[in-house]
Amino acid sequence: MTKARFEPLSFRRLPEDEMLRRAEDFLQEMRRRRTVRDFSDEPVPRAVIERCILAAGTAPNGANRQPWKFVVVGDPRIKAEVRRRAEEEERAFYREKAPKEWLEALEHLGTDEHKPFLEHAPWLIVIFAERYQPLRDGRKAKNYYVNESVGIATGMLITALHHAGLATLTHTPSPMNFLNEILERPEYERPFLILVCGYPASDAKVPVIRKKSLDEIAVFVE
Ligand code: IYR
Repeated sequence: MTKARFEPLSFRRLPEDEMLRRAEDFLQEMRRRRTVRDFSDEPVPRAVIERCILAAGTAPNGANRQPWKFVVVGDPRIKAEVRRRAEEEERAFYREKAPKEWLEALEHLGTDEHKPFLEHAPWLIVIFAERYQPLRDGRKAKNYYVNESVGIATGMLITALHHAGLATLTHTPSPMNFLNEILERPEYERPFLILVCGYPASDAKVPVIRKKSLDEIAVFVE
């Protein structure tokens, strides 16, 4: 048993008017975030990605096990291999596996089996969820709330990258186990999603979509 240790919280209390201004500014900044599918091949400094991953690593998570691994791929040969394998899975999805209802739900986004962004974008951040932690004596330490934890960290990563001036795309070819093979990750790391990251192409277009209003997404019980 390890005894709990405590330290003073470093918390900045803000005046109400400043809180509201910051919340509003942040909303406007977040409204500019869009999922991008046309990327420029312009390089993005690794240092920016590193800071954003560290920000994601501050996410709240089960028992502070931090059950995530961010595998950042910049090597063009590995990116090409990821594209090849992902397009194989996506071809099967779009042509055979996907139920009609799912394809109809995707129609307005204009997605298909072609994933050139997996090669064009400078970085693919492949996020893995650690099912458990292997101990030195061969036993396995259980992780808790793995999906919730990795989902929160991923959201924070997307936010950090957007805030730093980059565009992202969440890509989830299914199944994704080929990523363990290509990236030589152990079996206890489960691919969670691929975050494609870079600058948008200068002529990038995004689908016309609407975000739900506050009334549609929130209920206040006061
Ligand atoms: N993984 C596929 C299909 C896809 C599924 C959902 I749900 C999306 O919001 C978008 C795409 C693809 O990447 O094309």
